[in-house]
Amino acid sequence: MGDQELLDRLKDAVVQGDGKKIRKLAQETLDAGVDPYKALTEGCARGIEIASEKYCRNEMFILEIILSAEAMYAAFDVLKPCFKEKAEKGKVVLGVVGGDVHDIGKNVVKLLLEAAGFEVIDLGKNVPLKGFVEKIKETDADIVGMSAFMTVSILGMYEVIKMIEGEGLRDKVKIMVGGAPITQEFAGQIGADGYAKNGRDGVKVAEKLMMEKGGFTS
Ligand code: B12
Repeated sequence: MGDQELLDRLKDAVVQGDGKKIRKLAQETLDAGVDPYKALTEGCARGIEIASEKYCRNEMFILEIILSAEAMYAAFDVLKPCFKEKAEKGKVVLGVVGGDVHDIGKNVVKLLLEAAGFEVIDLGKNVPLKGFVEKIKETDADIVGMSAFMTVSILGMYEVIKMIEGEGLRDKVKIMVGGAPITQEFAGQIGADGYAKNGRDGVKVAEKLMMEKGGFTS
């Protein structure tokens, strides 16, 4: 079976929320020599994006998306040990802003950042806004990544940025934002340094921000 066929099977298993089959499929994909990062991005992450798009077209129920996410996490378990990158590209504090419990997208971003060699301090979901600032101080983070999926919660990102400025940390930490309702324009308006529409681009943005900080080259 070719690489593309294996990746498609992984992607379809995520869309179908087939948690039973997916571990075996993920292992078969690795055994066939497919690049594990491709399995993550073009198999698993693509699968959950398709599930989300289907929900928007009323072709899937919410419970089915939850099953898709569970299947994706099961595949992550199998793929994760393949990423031996040292966490030396930079330190990222990542979380879903307060009032918002949508953490599937954030979890994808986390894994892709880790696979690319970033250390990720995961604050989880529904994070109190000051929690971001406290963690930045405590860990001396290079980047803070905020995720939001509801229009009511996206303003929390702006409040966090104001708090970062108020604490005199703005020159020390780069800020990136993402989530379904976020746009490049909104990111610019609130004063974030970077935005990405998906986890793959999120890694590129994080690398670019580290270069701007002078902390990562290549
Ligand atoms: C799954 C889901 C849920 C699940 C969440 C489970 C979980 N653990 O996450 C549950 C059932 C709990 C839920 C609850 C609710 N939900 Co809901 N939910 C969704 C749904 C269908 C999918 C979201 C998702 O996870 N997609 C999968 C990921 C992978 O999507 P993605 O965008 O491709 O992710 C990428 C990017 O966003 C980016 N990214 C994400 N974060 C970050 C961060 C950084 C730094 C970067 C760089 C990039 C980045 O990278 C990701 C990976 O590639 C969306 C619809 C939609 N299409 O978005 C509604 C949706 C977000 N929900 C909605 C609503 C209203 C609710 C509820 C209020 C419903 C209710 N009445 O109770 C509650 C809110 C609870 C709360 N307080 O948060 C609305 C929000 C409307 C709005 N604009 O405000 C949506 C849009 C549905 C709709 N059309 O009405 N929901």
